[in-house]
Amino acid sequence: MTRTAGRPVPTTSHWGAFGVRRGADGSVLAVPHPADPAPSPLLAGVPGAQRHPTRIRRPAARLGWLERGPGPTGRRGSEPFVELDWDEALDLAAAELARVRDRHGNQAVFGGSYGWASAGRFHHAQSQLHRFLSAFGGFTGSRNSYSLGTSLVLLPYLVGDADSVLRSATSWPVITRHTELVLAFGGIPEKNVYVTPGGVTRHGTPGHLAALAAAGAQVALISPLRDDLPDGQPARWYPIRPATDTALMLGLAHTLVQEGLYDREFTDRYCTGTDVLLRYLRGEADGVPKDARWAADLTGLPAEAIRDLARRAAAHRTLVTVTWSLQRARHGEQPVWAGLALAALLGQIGLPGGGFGHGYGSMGDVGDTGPQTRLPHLPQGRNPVTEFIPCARIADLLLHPGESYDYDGTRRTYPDIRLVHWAGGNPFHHHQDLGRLRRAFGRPDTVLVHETHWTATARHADLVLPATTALEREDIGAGRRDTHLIAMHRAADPYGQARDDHAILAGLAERLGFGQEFTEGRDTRQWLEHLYGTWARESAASGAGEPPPFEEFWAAGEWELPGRPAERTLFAAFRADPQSAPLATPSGRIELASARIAAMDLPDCPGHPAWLEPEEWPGAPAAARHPLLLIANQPATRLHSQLDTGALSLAAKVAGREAVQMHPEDAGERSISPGDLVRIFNDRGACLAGAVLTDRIARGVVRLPTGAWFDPVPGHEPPLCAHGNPNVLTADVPSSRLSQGCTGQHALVEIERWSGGEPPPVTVREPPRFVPDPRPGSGPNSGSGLGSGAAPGPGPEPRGGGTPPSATPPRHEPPHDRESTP
Ligand SMILES: Nc1nc2c(c(=O)[nH]1)N[C@H]1C(S)=C(S)[C@@H](COP(=O)(O)OP(=O)(O)OC[C@H]3O[C@@H](n4cnc5c(=O)[nH]c(N)nc54)[C@H](O)[C@@H]3O)O[C@H]1N2
Ligand SMILES: Nc1nc2c(c(=O)[nH]1)N[C@H]1C(S)=C(S)[C@@H](COP(=O)(O)OP(=O)(O)OC[C@H]3O[C@@H](n4cnc5c(=O)[nH]c(N)nc54)[C@H](O)[C@@H]3O)O[C@H]1N2
Ligand SMILES: [Mo]
Repeated sequence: MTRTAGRPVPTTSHWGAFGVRRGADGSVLAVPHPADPAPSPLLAGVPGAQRHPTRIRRPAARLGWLERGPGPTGRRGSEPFVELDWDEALDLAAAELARVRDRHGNQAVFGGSYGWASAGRFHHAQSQLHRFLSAFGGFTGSRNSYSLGTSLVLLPYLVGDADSVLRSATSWPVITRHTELVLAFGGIPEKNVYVTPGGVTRHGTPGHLAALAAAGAQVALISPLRDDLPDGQPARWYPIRPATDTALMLGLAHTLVQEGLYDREFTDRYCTGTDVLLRYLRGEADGVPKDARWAADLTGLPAEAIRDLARRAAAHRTLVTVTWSLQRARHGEQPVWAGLALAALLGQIGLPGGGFGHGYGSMGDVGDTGPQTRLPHLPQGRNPVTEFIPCARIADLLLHPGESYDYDGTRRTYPDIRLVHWAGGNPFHHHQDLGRLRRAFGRPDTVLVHETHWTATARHADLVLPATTALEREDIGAGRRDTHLIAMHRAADPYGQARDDHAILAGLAERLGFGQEFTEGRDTRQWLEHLYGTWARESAASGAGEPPPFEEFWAAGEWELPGRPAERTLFAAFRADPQSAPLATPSGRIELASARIAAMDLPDCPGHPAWLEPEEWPGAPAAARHPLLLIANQPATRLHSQLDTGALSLAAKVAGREAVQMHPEDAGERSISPGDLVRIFNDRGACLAGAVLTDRIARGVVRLPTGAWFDPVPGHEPPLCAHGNPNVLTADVPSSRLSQGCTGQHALVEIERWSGGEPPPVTVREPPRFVPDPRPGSGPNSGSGLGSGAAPGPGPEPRGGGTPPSATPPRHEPPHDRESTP
């Protein structure tokens, strides 16, 4: 590779493009990209995570799976591993894939593999896996995301498609020039805007936030957390009771209507269903007017403050924006729909700086001015299996084969999954109610995981295949609105025996007889040249610019994409001419009420925005026993579970655990002092955390961000996590029967000072336990353990035969049934 001496090695990541300097000892240092005005603080987490003892150095199999073959078992996550050599590991994996396919059909393989993995257009783990599994004959997949599972289903009913709102959001410079008042539901948290899927070279949003402050725009920070808006922004903090935003929006809407401040001309011309909404606001059917006083009771905000905010909104150029977190909750459709309705009543949709936004402060590319460029992409083939789940239904899928459920106006049935193949995601990070997920992961015959690190998911697998990190391979990377395409050079040697996901899958494909179809005979560099070349030709043909030849691009380390920054105003064309630019809804207009949703007759998603009491909110009966509302939001110190072993994340731990923020008065009532080790609990589980007291959080609310590696203390059911993972506490329930989205943002909990004596240690920063290969005739090469070495194996599996997996073992279990029998 050609590289100017001294120049850092170019690469990119979900937290931005950066350069890598390499120490003589193989260590890495992440240095900001010179063009980046606001590099991510997460760069500080890269070195420690890259070379951490939890890296997986060799393929490994769970002892019980190796000894007794595939089958449901309650032991995933609690048994030691046996290290294997690559040939054997790939032989075993290929044989098991073939067995499941031949005996149960391709739909018995779950390959949804949700997760963020790493940046890079070629090595993107999920794309590689989908390409592989499609060529294998297909797989049960998953749809949507944990990020936006509710809005992606809802928005098409309201405005015709989700993309317009999410990808064509009004650009930041338009906002900083025109907006006078921002109603920021969920705030605009700066911590989140450094992240953009696939990468970003110039982080724009921190600068836009500074410009917004400089322009003097007023922000109504509607959030239980004061930190959801940078200090320095002219703002008033409305410390709303969590989960009640819909009530506030309805109360604001009612005030607009009652005081004659709503824009009837706008709703007449651009909306349908206004009458349905107004009848609901007036309480015509349920006898409850949704006025400011009603909203005050639910939200904990003064009625006069609500009326005043409505009047200010009507008097100014006002942007109503809703963070994605609000739809990641029970009835998550409602705050999105009510927020859109509020913006419609204000009549400013389609005007510069007014109207509706979704996700400012959720992701770095929302409102970014970067050109939306086509990027090189790996063809994933066609999956002949049509089975899929909405991604957050993973535990239901594994626990309830054959059961049916509602989704997006259809009725679907869960297929019977026998093999789970995951690459580039961490369900034991991202899913809710991890105790239940553990039971669900006990159901399949085999769990196959590619991972870079010994994450909780790797520890719950049967066969673990070590993957390289993005720094250890060559790739091409950029995000959706990036300004640069980055030539990701190899910046570090692969850890141990780690292989690229592509190489792992090529090895499996070869064993399964479709190696040529999968690789098309190309090595990695040839793939990069091929993907780049195809993209460059298409770019040139479409007039989008003439990328340089691959060698030139590669040697330069990057290419600045030619598209010019563009400013947009959401729904401007529709506003200008609703006849010639109608929305793709049945009415062609914004649907403030949807006849299609109403016709589904769903108890948890009616045909218009409505206040629906969630099972877990501060006013719920369940709050009698668990009175604190936990916010499990995105972490400031890492990307989900990634970089949790890096310096930035570790420095923020308290009492050796994840920090939980709580109000001093809530702490005082519980005799909790700053720095105390605490136990957070409800009926689903418990975790330890270190207390941080702050009055920048609403009373009755506690915050424990996601991403501390799940560290279940053996012998605890429901689980006790020693490290502070909030998903032991969250409920595995869908947003609604319309969208089946993730609801991980909220849960009711109680907290007490830890009083159980010597607390269980955090163990996840070490690799799991390894034992020597117990099989007759196996060489001494196994069990060379990084961990505590040869420990006695556990007793026999509860069920299962003695047949090795490579020999198509019979299935000894009764068919999957209820979730009580993992
Ligand atoms: N309670 C609660 N839970 C939530 C949320 C919430 O708000 N509250 N938010 C949800 C949201 S929005 C999201 S997007 C999800 C995120 O959930 P995930 O995307 O599953 O989280 P990550 O930690 O990014 O997991 C990516 C995994 O891929 C691995 N990896 C990285 N690079 C590679 C590679 O090249 N190859 C392979 N094989 N593996 C690789 C990493 O080690 C890591 O374990 O979490 C969700 N969970
Ligand atoms: N540093 C960092 N940045 C990230 C990520 C990360 O892991 N780390 N993940 C990225 C991903 S994948 C995604 S999808 C986005 C997610 O973007 P979001 O889902 O918007 O992010 P969150 O931080 O979960 O939530 C935003 C804020 O909503 C507030 N909130 C929670 N509940 C309520 C409520 O009931 N009412 C009101 N008014 N406010 C509430 C919380 O205080 C929280 O800080 O973030 C992205 N950015
Ligand atoms: Mo996300």
